Amino acid sequence: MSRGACRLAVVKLGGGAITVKELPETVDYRSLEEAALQLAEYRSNGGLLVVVHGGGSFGHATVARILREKGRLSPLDSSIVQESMLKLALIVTRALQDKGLKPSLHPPHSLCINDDLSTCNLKVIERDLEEGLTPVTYGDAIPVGGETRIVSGDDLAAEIAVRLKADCLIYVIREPGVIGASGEPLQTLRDVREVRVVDMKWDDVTGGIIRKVEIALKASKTVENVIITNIENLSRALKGEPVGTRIKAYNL
Ligand code: IP8
Repeated sequence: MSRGACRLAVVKLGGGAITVKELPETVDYRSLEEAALQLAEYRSNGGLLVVVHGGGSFGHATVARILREKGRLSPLDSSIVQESMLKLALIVTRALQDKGLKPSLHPPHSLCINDDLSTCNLKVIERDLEEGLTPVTYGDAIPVGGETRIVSGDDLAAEIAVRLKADCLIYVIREPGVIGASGEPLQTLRDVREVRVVDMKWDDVTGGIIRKVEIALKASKTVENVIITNIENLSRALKGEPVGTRIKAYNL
């Protein structure tokens, strides 16, 4: 049964879904354009939208390379990670523009004082929504107290959805949903122990699917519809159709 279309959706485009993970700083344009098309269709039907994207072969690969070379991230290293993420962010906003959306880009290192996301100024995101724009932000590097901290777009998407009282928080990944013990995508997920962890063949510096599910479970305590699915199902998820994995923490 359909739950009705989203009113305000925060959509996190996973870096793994819009970049080619094995190739440094390479965009999967086919997937990105498909996602942009579905987001534009949702907006043209009157839904409000915030887009957050991940690091994929841009941010994650850059952080992993610096860690391999130097063993740690100094505050100065945030500059190079930020540059890599900005390159991807501009490609994402261009793809959204091309499909008719009016994206307004907000780098987290300018929105947030540090990696405590309660310090992020979300007033500018609300302002954009009121003005008819589509605010866009992403996972980023923030210099904090003598080091660089990596803020995941997964956390940021949840923070925005909770604080702006979104009714939908949709995490877009490569797979149709979260894979459970049977090897098939789960329809509903209530506990992180239901997730089957598959070997990561690429650099992920922010915790992969387990961390994503933990964040999604926490957000599901206040956000009504928390869904993890792929680009092919994005439009249907935004329409409220039962696709992907619905995340619903037990203690509701
Ligand atoms: O892919 C990570 O964001 P995520 C951002 O959303 C960087 O976890 C800079 C690696």
